[in-house]
Amino acid sequence: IKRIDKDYVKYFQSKNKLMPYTWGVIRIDGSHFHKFADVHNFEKPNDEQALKLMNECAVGVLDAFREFIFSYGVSDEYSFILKRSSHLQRTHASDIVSSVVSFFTSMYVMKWKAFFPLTDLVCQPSFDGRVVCYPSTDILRDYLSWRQVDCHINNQYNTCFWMLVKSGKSRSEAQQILKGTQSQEKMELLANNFGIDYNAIGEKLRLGSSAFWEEETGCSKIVVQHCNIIDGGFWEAHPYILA
Ligand code: DGT
Ligand code: MG
Ligand code: MG
Ligand code: MG
Ligand code: MG
Repeated sequence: IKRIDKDYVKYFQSKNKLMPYTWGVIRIDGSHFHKFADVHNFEKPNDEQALKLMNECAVGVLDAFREFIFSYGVSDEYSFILKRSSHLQRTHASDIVSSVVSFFTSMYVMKWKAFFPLTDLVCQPSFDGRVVCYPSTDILRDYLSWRQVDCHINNQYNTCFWMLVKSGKSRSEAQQILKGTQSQEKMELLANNFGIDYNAIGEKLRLGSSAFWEEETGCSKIVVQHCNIIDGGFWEAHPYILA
C-alpha cells in the first residue's frame, strides 16, 4: 500500500486567534429560552430559581477556568471577562468559546434538580457563545454598562408588561399601553396602578448578577453580588479586577 502524506489537510484550519493584550469577553446566551422558560413554568417576568441556577453555573465556570476574573449575568445570558494576560495561553477563539459553552450547559443540567426539585427537565437547554476582544479598559467598562442598562430596560418593561397582564389586560393591550413609554412613565404606571415602587424591587432583578473573584487579605474567593457596575464606585472598591 502506497503511503500518501495527508498532512496538508491541516492547512484548511483557519486560525481565529484572540487579539493579544485586549480584554476578551465571552458571552453565552440561552437558545430559545423563551420556549424553555415556558415549558418549565418559569415565573414571569423573573424566576428566582432560574437566576440562581445561572449564577451557580457562572461560579462553576470561574472556578474551572482560572483565566476569568469577572462575569456579569442577566436573564439567560452571562458574560465572562478573560484576564488580559491569559491570551497567550489560550489563543484560539473557538476553543475557549466551545469549552465555556459546553461546561456551562452541562453544569446547568447537573444542577437543575438542586434548584428545581419539583420540575423535571423535559428539554435540553443549550447556549450559544461568542468572543469579542475589547482593546481598552474604558471600552470594556462601556460593554458591561451596556449589558447592565439592557438589564434595567428589559426588567422594567417586563415588570410593567406582566403586571398589566396579571391584572387582566391581554398581551396586545399591555404592549399597546407600553409602546413608546419612557422609563419615568413606567415607574409612574407601576406606582399609580399597582402601588409598586420600582426602585424597591430587588437589586438582583434591577442590576443583574456579578460573579467574580473577591480578594481579601491572604485569600480570594468567588462571590456573587448585585451591584451597580456602571458607576465607578464598584471598580474603585475592587481595583485588582481590571488592573
Ligand atoms: P435566542 O436567544 O435568540 O435563542 O432566543 P431567546 O428566546 O432565548 O430570547 P432572548 O435570549 O432574547 O431572551 C431571553 C428569553 O428567556 C426571554 O424571552 C424570556 C426568557 N427568560 C429568561 N429568564 C426568564 C425568567 O426568569 N422567567 C421567564 N418567565 N422567562 C425568562
Ligand atoms: Mg441567543
Ligand atoms: Mg436567549
Ligand atoms: Mg438572552
Ligand atoms: Mg482536545
